[in-house]
Amino acid sequence: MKKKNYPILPLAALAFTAGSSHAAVVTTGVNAGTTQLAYSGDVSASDLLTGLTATTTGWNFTSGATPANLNDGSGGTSFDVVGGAAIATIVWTTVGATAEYNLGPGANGLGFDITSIQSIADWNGVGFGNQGYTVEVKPVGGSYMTVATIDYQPLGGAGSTKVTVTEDTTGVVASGIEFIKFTANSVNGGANSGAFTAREIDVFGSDTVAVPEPSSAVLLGVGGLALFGRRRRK
Ligand SMILES: [Ca+2]
Ligand SMILES: [Ca+2]
Repeated sequence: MKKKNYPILPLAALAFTAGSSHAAVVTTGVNAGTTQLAYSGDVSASDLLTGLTATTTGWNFTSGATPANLNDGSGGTSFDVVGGAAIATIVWTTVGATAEYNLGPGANGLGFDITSIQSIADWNGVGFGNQGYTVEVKPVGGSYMTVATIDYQPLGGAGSTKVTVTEDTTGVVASGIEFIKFTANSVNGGANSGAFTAREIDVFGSDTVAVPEPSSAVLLGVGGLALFGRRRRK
């Protein structure tokens, strides 16, 4: 009779371990052959970056390209336009170019839970539609940390790519976030030693909500284990 509670506490401890050890940020890429603007319909005009103005460094502004097109809610137009006017609807990276967005403190002063990030790139040739960039986030009152490094390069010529960053356990890529920063990396077939042409980066999420301190649950578990240990020794 004195052993009837034995299995319960070890099972609870296992649950804690599993929940914390398997969480992972997942990067998924898709491409659409040679079709420009294949993912234009997926661009969001209501994500967390909508209406924000980025702090930027290093972008290529030739022919009207601008990093403001990263979050203008539009996929832009095809390059099959006389005179190449479509360049003004794209974002033209340089290797090392940065765009930093201040999301603000959110409705609860706790920042934002980021649930997914989506980036779309394309061009009519030479692999400019490949994608390579790093995502960093800064929590309210915290420091920048890298959450994902994108290296999706399926194209050897014209085409479109879409990359999605998610999290496979909690569904939250990062919590309590106030700033998010993107840094362009080099891609194969890119212009000027590795630049590519992006159409949009969407960041999805919601205001971070305060939750009961997990430490109280952990303390309960530790106390229970201590009690279990003492009982076992008797
Ligand atoms: Ca855009
Ligand atoms: Ca957008």
